[in-house]
Amino acid sequence: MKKVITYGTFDLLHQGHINLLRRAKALGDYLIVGVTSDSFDKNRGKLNVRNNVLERVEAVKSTGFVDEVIIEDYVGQKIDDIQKYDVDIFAIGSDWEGLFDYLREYCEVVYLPRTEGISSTMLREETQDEVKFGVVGCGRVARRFIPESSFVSGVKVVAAFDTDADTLKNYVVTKKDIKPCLSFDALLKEVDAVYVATPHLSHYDYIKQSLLAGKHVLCETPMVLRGERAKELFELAENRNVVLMEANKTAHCPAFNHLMVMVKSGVIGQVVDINASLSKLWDDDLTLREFNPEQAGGSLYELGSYPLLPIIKLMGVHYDDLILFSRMKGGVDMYTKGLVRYPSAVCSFQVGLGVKTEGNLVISGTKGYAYVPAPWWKTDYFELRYENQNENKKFFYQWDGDGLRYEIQEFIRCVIGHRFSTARLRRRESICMAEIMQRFTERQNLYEI
Ligand code: C2G
Repeated sequence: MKKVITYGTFDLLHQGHINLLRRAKALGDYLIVGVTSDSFDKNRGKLNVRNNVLERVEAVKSTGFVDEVIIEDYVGQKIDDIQKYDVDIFAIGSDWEGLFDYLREYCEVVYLPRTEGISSTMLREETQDEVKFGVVGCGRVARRFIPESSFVSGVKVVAAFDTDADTLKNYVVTKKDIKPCLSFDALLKEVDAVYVATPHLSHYDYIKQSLLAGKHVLCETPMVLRGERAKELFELAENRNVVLMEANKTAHCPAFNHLMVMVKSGVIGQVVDINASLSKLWDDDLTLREFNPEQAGGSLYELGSYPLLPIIKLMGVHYDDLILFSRMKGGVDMYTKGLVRYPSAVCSFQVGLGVKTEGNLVISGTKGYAYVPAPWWKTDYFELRYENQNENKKFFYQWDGDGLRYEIQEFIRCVIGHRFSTARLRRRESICMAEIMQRFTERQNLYEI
């Protein structure tokens, strides 16, 4: 019996895939198809896949050409599979010509003619309405938004607004497709969604205006600094049938998500302690917004959403007690340490604009601990460590570019799927973060050091 193997994502199964599978089957007697897992696709930069792995497996099976489906989950698996399944022929479309010649050591390699004029990318573009984005606040953060959004299908930045005319001019100078708007109202008329990247204190008004105009909103962290404001805005978004999401990039990072679901599944036992730390020293330029109390500067507002994320995601929003210790200078906290007590766990976090900390994340459990080295908020690697070191495991991932593409992709998925909330960052979790910012503003349980 001649065994043939081929691989692919097979998203939105189309005639090109069907032809390929027919031709592959005709090369032998038994066809095995390796369908990529969702996480493997994400890791190889395929962020826009529409069907999940189960749907894609079903579609491949339904062609009737396939004798066995396996899941492709790691680089190098093809060599393992060819040996494991005693494969005679590896077949793949001609768009991969030459790239799999290294498999000739193990079996025959055949590049089959690709069907012209059709692809999953094309179908995704055809079937997806383009979400037109307007950027408000054209500073440092917003500069990353345009290149990052180009990796997500269905997104087009069409307009921008900034209260400072020069900043706006510089932002659009090389981007002729982006219309500079003279007012925020003018921007709202051009777009379906707004990306808010302005100083913290202006978020609330921009979000509210956008939601009232029926626009979806992706807002930089911290979304707002008061719990009731976060609640109000999420309610308003739901009433207006639009998506409001806080742009916490770590929450959408594939490696961080994998770590969260593994810990929730009990791989380190019951979680008893989490410590997350993040610091970012600026050259003593106290004129920066980050140091300005009038603009809600300071470490907790600026950086707090990141270390609070693993704590709130794993332990929940109902803590018993929160104590904050801050080193203040010029009206802002240059450093804040927080202790969060839960019924069966105690967590801590450190944020510093004027104090450098070891920026790692450690999640301690009854069976082992998870260790994510700095910069853990751009997670691309973590370890699970146990008493018996033989059980230790290391996990490696890719972190592409500035990492905003993951949150933009999830935002678009929510917009297209009419979902108000994402499991990656629940609305109640964003509200809880805003409540913690509020406790800091109100100096509740806060001690100066
Ligand atoms: N294909 C084709 N004609 C098209 C489109 C795709 O023949 N018009 C082929 C591809 O060449 C590939 C298969 O259909 O052999 C699956 O295509 P994709 O789903 O795009 O998967 P791909 O990213 O090519 O994954 O490591 C290799 C990958 O697993 C192949």
